Amino acid sequence: MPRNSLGRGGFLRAGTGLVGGALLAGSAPANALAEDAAPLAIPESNKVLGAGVNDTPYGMPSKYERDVVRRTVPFLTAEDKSSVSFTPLQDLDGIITPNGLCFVRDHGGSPMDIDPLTHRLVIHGLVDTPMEYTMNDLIRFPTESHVYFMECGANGGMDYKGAQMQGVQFTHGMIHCCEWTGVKLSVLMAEAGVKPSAKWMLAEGADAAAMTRSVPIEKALDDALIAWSQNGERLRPENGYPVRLVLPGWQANLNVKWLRRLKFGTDPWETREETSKYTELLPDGKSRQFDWVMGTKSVITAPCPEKPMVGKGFREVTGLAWSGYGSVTRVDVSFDGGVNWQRATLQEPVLTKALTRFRIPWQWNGETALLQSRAVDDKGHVQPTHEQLLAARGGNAIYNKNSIQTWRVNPNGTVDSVQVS
Ligand SMILES: Nc1nc2c(c(=O)[nH]1)N[C@H]1C(S)=C(S)[C@@H](COP(=O)(O)O)O[C@H]1N2
Ligand SMILES: [Mo]
Repeated sequence: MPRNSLGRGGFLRAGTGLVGGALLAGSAPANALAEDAAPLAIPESNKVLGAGVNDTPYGMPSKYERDVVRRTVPFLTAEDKSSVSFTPLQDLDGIITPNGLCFVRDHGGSPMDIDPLTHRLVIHGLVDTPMEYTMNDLIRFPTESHVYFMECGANGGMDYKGAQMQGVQFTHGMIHCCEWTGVKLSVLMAEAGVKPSAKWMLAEGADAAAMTRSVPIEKALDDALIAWSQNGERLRPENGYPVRLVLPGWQANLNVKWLRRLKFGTDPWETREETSKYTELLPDGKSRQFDWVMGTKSVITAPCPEKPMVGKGFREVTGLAWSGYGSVTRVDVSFDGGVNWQRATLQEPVLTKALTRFRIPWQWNGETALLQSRAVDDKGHVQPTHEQLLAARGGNAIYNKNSIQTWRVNPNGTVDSVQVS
């Protein structure tokens, strides 16, 4: 048995088994430490003083992480003021998306200069007392913090008709998961005295798009949050500073940023244009309107096209699962395109309407493999295959693509996005 082996247990030794595989007696792991090894020499960082604590009043990632950034797809939109950037899911661990890496979707650019001292949130329409809140008013209310995912309804839409995007950043990166802090909307609604006749709420943003969305009163009263913090600090300008609407588990487009107005009424009348835009025609001639809840979904984030295999043997397969209906109860992983399935381990915490991290060990034999993950939630929803989704939605669909993703691992270790039924 080699002494000082960093690869204790043989995890990193090509071809040996982690699960059920025995170490061959006397064979040193590839990364066993030699007596005269370079890592034993004193490194430069031991010899000189480092940076001062005040050099970076606001900390930044290591320069070696400079490629871990939001990215865009140039052909998607002609104008970056009305476009989307994608979260680098392939580079993230755990379930929280760092604020600087949260995808951004704007219809009229991100206003970068909304002064929290002059910004107002107005609540009016069918209420007893119309209200006008400053940010200082809002933060005096009892607050709550919750970890929720937020996914654009168009996430994955580019791949509806076939595997087009070669990377998990682009197939699944219109999603982030943050700890949001704010006041429950129901608290503000009680204060304004929303009338029983009110059935809908119009939410409007202070951006150039003046984006408005209609929200049914039930959701507003349920778990909607008026949030000013994201992962412990105030919202980033591009994610809605100083305040946004958070509708847990629902299409991100309803989560109005730079929120300035909530109007209560009897109909979603003011937003007819919006409702027709987000309506899809189904194969049976009916249409899907008001399709707000993001479906049960998962994806393997490593390996993936951006994170290829580095040789045969052990590789932990990991990914993310989520459901707009509640919490993820189970994720199964297939290595043969959905013929056989194995149950993955869910990493705590497993939270409602949040990303859930899953893991499963894998011994790769170096042959072509088709990796898939399939999520199940606590309401019994099972993530559909792509064939099932197409049968239900037809070929015109763009939104809410939650079908199973397939990564093909090639013998040379590269990984491609492919579609198998
Ligand atoms: N005011 C306003 N709110 C908005 C938008 C917008 O353009 N303006 N875009 C919506 C869409 S389509 C999405 S997907 C989410 C994206 O939120 P994020 O930029 O914080 O990721 O914001 C939603 N809220
Ligand atoms: Mo969106």
